[in-house]
Amino acid sequence: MVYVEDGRVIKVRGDADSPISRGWMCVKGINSSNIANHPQRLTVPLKRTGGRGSGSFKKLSWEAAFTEITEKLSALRQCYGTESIVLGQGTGRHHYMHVVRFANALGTPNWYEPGLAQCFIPRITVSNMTYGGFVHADYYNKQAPQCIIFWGHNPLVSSADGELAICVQRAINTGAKTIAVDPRRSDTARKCHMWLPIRPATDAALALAMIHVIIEDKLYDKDFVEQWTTGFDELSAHIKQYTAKWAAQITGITEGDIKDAARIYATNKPAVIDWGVGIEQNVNSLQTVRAIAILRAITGNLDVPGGDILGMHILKAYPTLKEKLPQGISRKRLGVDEFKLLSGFRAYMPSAHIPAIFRAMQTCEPYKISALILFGNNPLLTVANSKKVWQAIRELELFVVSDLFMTPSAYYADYVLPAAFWTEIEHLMGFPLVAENMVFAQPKITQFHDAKQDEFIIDELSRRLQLPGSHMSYREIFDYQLSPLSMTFDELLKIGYYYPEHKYKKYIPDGFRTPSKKVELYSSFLKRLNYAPLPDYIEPPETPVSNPELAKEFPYILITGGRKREFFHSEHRQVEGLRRLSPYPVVELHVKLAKKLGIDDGQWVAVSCRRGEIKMKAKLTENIRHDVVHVEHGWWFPERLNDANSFFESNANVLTCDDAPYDPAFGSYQLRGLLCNIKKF
Ligand SMILES: Nc1nc2c(c(=O)[nH]1)N[C@H]1C(S)=C(S)[C@@H](COP(=O)(O)OP(=O)(O)OC[C@H]3O[C@@H](n4cnc5c(=O)[nH]c(N)nc54)[C@H](O)[C@@H]3O)O[C@H]1N2
Ligand SMILES: Nc1nc2c(c(=O)[nH]1)N[C@H]1C(S)=C(S)[C@@H](COP(=O)(O)OP(=O)(O)OC[C@H]3O[C@@H](n4cnc5c(=O)[nH]c(N)nc54)[C@H](O)[C@@H]3O)O[C@H]1N2
Ligand SMILES: [Mo]
Repeated sequence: MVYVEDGRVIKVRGDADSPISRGWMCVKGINSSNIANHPQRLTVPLKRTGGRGSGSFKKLSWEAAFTEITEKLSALRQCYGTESIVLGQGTGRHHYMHVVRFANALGTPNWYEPGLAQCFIPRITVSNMTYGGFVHADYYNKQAPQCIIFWGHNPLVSSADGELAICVQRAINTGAKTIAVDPRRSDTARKCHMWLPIRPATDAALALAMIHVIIEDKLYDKDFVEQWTTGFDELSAHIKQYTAKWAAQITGITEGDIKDAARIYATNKPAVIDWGVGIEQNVNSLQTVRAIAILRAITGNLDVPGGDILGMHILKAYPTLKEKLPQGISRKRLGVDEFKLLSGFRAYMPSAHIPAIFRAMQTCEPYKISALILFGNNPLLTVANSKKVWQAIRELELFVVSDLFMTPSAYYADYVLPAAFWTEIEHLMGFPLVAENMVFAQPKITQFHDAKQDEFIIDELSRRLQLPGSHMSYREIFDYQLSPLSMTFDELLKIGYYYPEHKYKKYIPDGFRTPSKKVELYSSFLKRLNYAPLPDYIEPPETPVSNPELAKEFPYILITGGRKREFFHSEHRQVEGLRRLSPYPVVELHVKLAKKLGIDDGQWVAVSCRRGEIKMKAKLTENIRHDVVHVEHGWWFPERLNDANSFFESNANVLTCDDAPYDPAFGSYQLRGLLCNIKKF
């Protein structure tokens, strides 16, 4: 419920009539008016006047901004080819698919998002290859899950992708058996019956052992396995080596706990595995996600009430114009041959490999990257190896950023465009993400100075560049997506949302949407692409086990980026109502480790690794493994925007790794499970 006075948002509160939130709202939502009317918001387009990083900009009209940017894009396209233009965006915002469409229309294979390989694309791709559709926990219907495993996931804080905290809390309250797999006892883990404090990045080993226990103990769903899966015999033979004893040594979880967790999950039905980003930010992301995906299938928890359900997909897929991108150009996508499930032709939504993009900006290998156009992305803070990103973006011939605020990344741009806040846009949203079991329409309510909706900015650039598809506005796309419901966007706006009754067991009678029409425990798809068709575990490259020499200098295991309620990645540090709740960048470590190192609660400390060092405030806790150190990500100081050093001072991605090895299929780099040290200043 948005309250408006004189055309300004003055208050936002939850809507008690919402079928999902029933009036609940997070602290960022409650602060919406403070964000919308923030004095530091960008109000007009800006053009850089001084040197890169000088911070000197002048105001520009939209007309001049559009004209100059399109002229420059045309010239760069002529000179270096369209592949030299990179489009970037942040995580799942309203304009996500529109940026993909823009890339295809423009004819560049190179677009990126800092999640993808590190977030969600492994879960989406693996669900599709294994079950023929994306799954999510059934928190929204009558039958509640009887068992929930939160795996590398803290939805009571993050409310990610369709697991709204309030719905998760309701499901926990029904008395389900709950298990958290997390090196930290997160807010969600604290509500669980069982906490499995796993050594970071070893989740595949735990999942493999759980499959082992379930098969050995014959706790799998025999009917479902027989009728609806392929490759069970191969899986059973393959899994014999992965005993609970073997996994206990690797994960640091006791053999007894591994067996208990497997048995609880297999015998309390319906059960869900609510998985998060904690399983994807390492070099085993494909096989970790695959092993967990298999657990759901062999226990028959797929698409049943209160289980892990497949999406209804009530909207038509976004018309991304992928057919307009010539094959010859797709072949030039950075990462195309190496990371087939991120950048290759068989990828779910082919995008470029981020480390290759920033490397190419610096080295012109394999070719020059001349331009970077960003819509809501702050790569200096959110991409691994911030210093490399910083050096790379200074080499660009054209750098354009659309954002709500001036950010460290935008500070180096040639053009900074004022983007509209959510109360200022029109939007059609399927929920949960990638499943679309319901759909919401959002009206434009307010206008802030000259801010414009990103889709509009893209449409205008497309029109001026005479790109394919530019005759179709984003609003017409909403109508097209809604066509299966025989409804226009205007009609949906009147009713607000559409929420049809959920259909279960959609695989009866026609089967799952995989080539075999069954759940593919053994993946012939992976085999054809030369990846292991059955999941395995490889020790990550930078751990006390794989690199004991390095561990002498950096003896602790670093994890980064556990979400906080008050911030969204690098956002909101300038919003007083939110910053007050969390004024400083925090590193969490165990009280016992702190005692050993002589570190007090609230003291500033240096967290270092072989790539660099950052400064954080220590928070001592009992709720973390003794050998693990957790740093918050996304930290910069809007109050010190003129001091470029401050962009790196407490930036977790100074510590993270953009170097090989990567996950072989997705190219995921490591944001969690690296070696670090921590010292008093
Ligand atoms: N070390 C470490 N790094 C991480 C992670 C981690 O766990 N650890 N997580 C990774 C993950 S999973 C993700 S998804 C990425 C997220 O990475 P990003 O999406 O880049 O992160 P944000 O800081 O949320 O967003 C970038 C900018 O978008 C702007 N913005 C917000 N709304 C809009 C809008 O409507 N239009 C426009 N134009 N701009 C808008 C914000 O002001 C902000 O400056 O970070 C990744 N980085
Ligand atoms: N308030 C807020 N909400 C957000 C975001 C935000 O920035 N702020 N970001 C959004 C985005 S883009 C995403 S991707 C989601 C992510 O949301 P979640 O999936 O909930 O992810 P995180 O909170 O980053 O991490 C979940 C847990 O993984 C644990 N973890 C770290 N390493 C490992 C590991 O190796 N194994 C296991 N098992 N666990 C590990 C961490 O301790 C953490 O508690 O949140 C979304 N929601
Ligand atoms: Mo993400």
